[in-house]
Amino acid sequence: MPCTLLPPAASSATPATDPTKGATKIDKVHGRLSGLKVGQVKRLGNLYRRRVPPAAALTHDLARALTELSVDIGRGVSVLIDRRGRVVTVAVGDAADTPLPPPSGEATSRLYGLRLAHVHLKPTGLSGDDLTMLFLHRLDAVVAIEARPDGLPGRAHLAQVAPPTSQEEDWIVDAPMEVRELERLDFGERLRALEEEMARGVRARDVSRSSAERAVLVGLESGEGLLEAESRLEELAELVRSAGGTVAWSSLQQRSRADTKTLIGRGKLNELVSKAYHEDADLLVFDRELSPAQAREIESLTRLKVLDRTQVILDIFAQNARGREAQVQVELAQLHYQLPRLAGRGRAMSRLGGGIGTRGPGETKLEVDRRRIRDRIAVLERAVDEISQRRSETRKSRTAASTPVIALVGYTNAGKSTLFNALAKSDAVSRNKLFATLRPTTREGWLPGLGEYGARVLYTDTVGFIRDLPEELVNAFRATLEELNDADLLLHVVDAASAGVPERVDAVQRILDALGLEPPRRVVLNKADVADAEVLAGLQERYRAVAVSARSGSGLDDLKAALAAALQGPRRTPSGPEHAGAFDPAPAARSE
Ligand SMILES: Nc1nc2c(ncn2[C@@H]2O[C@H](COP(=O)(O)OP(=O)(O)OP(=O)(O)O)[C@@H](O)[C@H]2O)c(=O)[nH]1
Ligand SMILES: [Mg+2]
Repeated sequence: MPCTLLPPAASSATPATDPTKGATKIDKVHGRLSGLKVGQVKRLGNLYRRRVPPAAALTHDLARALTELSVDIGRGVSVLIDRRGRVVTVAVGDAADTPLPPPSGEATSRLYGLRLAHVHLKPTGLSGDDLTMLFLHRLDAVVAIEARPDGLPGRAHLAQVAPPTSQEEDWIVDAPMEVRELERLDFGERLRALEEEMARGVRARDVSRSSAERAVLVGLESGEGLLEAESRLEELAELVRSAGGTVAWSSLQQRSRADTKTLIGRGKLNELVSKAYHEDADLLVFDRELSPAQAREIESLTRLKVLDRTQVILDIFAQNARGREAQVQVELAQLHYQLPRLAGRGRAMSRLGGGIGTRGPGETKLEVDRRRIRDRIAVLERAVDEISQRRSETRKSRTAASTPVIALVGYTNAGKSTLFNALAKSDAVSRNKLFATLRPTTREGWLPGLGEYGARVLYTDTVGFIRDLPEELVNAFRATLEELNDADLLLHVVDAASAGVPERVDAVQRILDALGLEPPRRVVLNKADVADAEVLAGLQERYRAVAVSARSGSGLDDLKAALAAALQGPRRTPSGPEHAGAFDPAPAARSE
């Protein structure tokens, strides 16, 4: 537990040091000091010499010194006391004027090791601010002492954080008591009991849970419609699971406008901190890209690790990157994302020391030093150039061979790799995880309907897409994806069993357009074995597409026949009837 923490220098006010007493710079009085007399500030500074027996929450003596000073200066006075009973911070004003030392240790499972005692000049109990501060900073306790007009202490109000196992409450407030009673209270024992209960909760969860990070998800609906926002949030949950995390809680906030500073507003953030505490989560994941300033603000207000959707996607890519090419591309994307976000950020990140959002490809940790990042980006960019050069050479030799190339593209988890395996008799990785494939793989296959006797074709399996694909990734993977320009056909694989098929189809079309890919595109509806028959029929009509099940193999012969027709069609008569063949995407689908 911290016991020699210095208050942050930035929030300090007039020094009231006494060099003869060997006072150090911790003897600064913080808060609203303007207009106070030198003697008053000095007496405030003298509070640093006070001691409280470790087992007591507060002594009558110290309480009286606080109330006398408060009445004298007409403002509240607060002190922070550590576990050894020493006064480590003195401040003038409300609880919120008391600077707290930087947090240390895990945010959710332990107390801070500091208690706050402060004076209310009016006979009021603990304020909302007092309690929020208690909870957000995991203070050992917060004590408010009423000051009587004669300067003597009146009643005391004490509150402590509720153990996480109490699902309802964030704090427990004792009935008001006299300061003498407070002094007699075995505070040390109460603290021990509370910390034990907190630790027990954590241990119990450790046993029942894997090492997966537990996340609270935050979606925002601001005009796009509830269904759309819900489906995005579900997708975010899928992303978090693919990154190896567990979703502890999901919340959808409806706001007409996003809050510029915190996206969802302070009140909502506090609610989520409470949720995270009770659900034993230490991670907040936002379904939006957060600006560097927003991420910093939210992190400092919640003391939780804060990630946005892009970081989760980048993390999955980092975990799945196999082979030098993919690793270089992913690391480059991560560093580009990170660079503008470095300043002042990442306290919670480094404190929690790992997990989603901190991993680089190949189990390395991400760099956190700006200059080293710049150097590294330069190195990686050179590597990407070399890679794309090598790729274009291989491509040339392949084009010379003039074997038709069919590239499978589509939304992540649509079943591209499974279909690729079925068509090319290959064994590419197919998993029920997002972004299982990062490196394009090419294999030979045979199309019986092509030409007079059937012919060889090459199939390419590619990285999956997702709506709002992070720009950093599009750029990093540009070289890989540009290769798709050499394909004779882009086979757009669609998961017909998923929700929101048209939105996903559009998202993929948009990315293909943005990459300037020219080869003709054809849609194939996959997972016909699990898709709703009526929905499937509608989609077949809409996209004029063949339906298959890559898993069971049904429909594959039709698909091959259609592929052969498509490959032959446009070559002979680019605008002929074959071009609008069996599964040409309906114009309506493209123009949406
Ligand atoms: N029921 C059913 N499941 C399928 C079918 N095709 C693929 N899947 C499953 O869908 C999941 C994703 O398949 P993949 O082939 O890895 O998908 P992908 O499009 O390559 O995904 P990424 O590489 O992550 O973009 C796996 O669990 C597959 O077993 C199908 O026709 N029917
Ligand atoms: Mg795949």
